[in-house]
Amino acid sequence: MTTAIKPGSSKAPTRTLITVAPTGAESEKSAVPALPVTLDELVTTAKECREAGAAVIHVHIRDDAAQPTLDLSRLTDTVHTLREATDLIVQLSTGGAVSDSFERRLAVLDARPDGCSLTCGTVNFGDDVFMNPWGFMTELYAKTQALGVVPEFELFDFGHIAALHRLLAEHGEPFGGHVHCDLVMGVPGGMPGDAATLVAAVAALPAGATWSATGIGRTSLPVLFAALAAGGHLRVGMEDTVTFARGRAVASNAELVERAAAAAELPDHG
Ligand code: KMH
Ligand code: ZN
Repeated sequence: MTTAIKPGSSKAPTRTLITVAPTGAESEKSAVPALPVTLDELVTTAKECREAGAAVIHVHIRDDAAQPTLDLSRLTDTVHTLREATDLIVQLSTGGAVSDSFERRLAVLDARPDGCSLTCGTVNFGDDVFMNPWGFMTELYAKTQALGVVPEFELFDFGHIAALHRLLAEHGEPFGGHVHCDLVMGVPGGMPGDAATLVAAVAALPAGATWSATGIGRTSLPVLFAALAAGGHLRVGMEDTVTFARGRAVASNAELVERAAAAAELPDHG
């Protein structure tokens, strides 16, 4: 993959694509005050993360009560505002929260983002279930193809990789012609976030696919280093971890991006 850092960046280009997932749907603002939940907070975060080396932003939004929402006009406004404020690639979550309906998750694409997440199967998600049955996956995939939205295939478990192979075989290539995946590791109920699992998952991906990886919670750093060692890209952010180091909360998404960018650049100094 060519550099994802666009011309004009104040950061030196690296070959590692960094996606920031700043908010998610799971953490409460009251418990995590640094979580960006308003549009202003999201834009500030996006600018800081861009400066720190991110190229893609994976977006979940919140309502006025800081609760997860898939409100279409808010999503559309968010896409436009992020595009005006930064040159980040804007990827909307179609996963939403575990309580969101398939109908609302499909409608996310009507906000016309650059890209979207597309999870390739159902997975236990802590005490909940994140539902992605085959019929929903295929309907969402067809809509990305029809509207010209680039899907990122989110893979929480090995069965999801098998479903991705089937999706591509039966429904053709994604918009843009290139398969890009994100291994989401360490979710309670999904694949573990460790190096051996990452290597096995990467080996099972479709030929020619590019991939990033993210580790949830305390698997964040093991997955980050394993991904770099295996030649992959990175996703970081407060959607996935709210702890920077033992006993120290994340102060901002930008510090997670800064750490990821610094780690990604280390091989150039070797
Ligand atoms: N919030 C999770 C239930 C995605 O963004 O597509 C689903 C999720 C995946 O975060
Ligand atoms: Zn997400």
